[in-house]
Amino acid sequence: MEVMSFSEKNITRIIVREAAKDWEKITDTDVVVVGAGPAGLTAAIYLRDFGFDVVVFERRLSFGGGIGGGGMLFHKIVIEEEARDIAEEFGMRLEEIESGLYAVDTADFLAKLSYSAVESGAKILFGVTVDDVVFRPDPLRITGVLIQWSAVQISGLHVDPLMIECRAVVDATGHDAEVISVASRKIPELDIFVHGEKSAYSEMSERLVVEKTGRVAEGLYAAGMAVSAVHGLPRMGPIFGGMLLSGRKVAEQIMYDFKK
Ligand code: 48F
Repeated sequence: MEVMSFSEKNITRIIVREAAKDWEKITDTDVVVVGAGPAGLTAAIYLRDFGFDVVVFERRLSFGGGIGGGGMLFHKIVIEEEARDIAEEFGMRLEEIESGLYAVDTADFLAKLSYSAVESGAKILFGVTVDDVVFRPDPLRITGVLIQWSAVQISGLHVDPLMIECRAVVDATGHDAEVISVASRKIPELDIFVHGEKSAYSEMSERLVVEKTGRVAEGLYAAGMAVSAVHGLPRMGPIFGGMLLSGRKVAEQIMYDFKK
């Protein structure tokens, strides 16, 4: 048997060199998706299908956002008929319980969606928080994001972030619509008002969250629960079809905008 020979420095060099290669490419990409929850991952998959280079920045060290918690930690999620094709395309195991309502295990949903996102070729980076946007006037538009290691942010150390350029930013950060909120606060001329979500009305919210998904400013898009926050829509709880449909719709909108 051949004896392997390497030292610790080889491990370090591989990590630093290979990561640096990726980071150099990432500085200028087609689409930045913020958040690796259900909406962000779905958006990334369809954007890749349409041929865009995609980077997903996720604050935590794991995929999935609100998926893993299911409903109050019960390990099931509900999907409605309208999103069945997307869930099946990703290989999820759905069980029809009532007409048009399907149950899926959180682990199945999470694993299949994450696998599909990785396989799509989207670059997914954990432990990175987007804390601001880059803009240009005339015409007023968003042209990138500012990023920081989540660990640095949590530490409270004063460290300047790095900047990434892109053609479109998708805010898929969930209930707080963090990216759009910061843009609306710091660039008032964008004229974006973040309403904050309303109390629950699941059926209406599942429909409206998809209907309102799309561009909020030139170069800036909302998907998933961020849409509810921006437009003041009701919450829907642990039914996830709207998140998948919203992710697909934002990708279609970007595709449409960039073909013009
Ligand atoms: O919260 P999250 O799952 O948002 P979503 O994709 O789906 C919402 C559902 O999970 C559920 C629901 C649907 O029925 O009500 O809540 O709209 O995923 C958002 C992800 O974004 C990350 C966060 O850690 C989470 O994984 N995130 C949030 N802010 C930032 C961020 C940020 N500034 N930078 C990077 N990642």
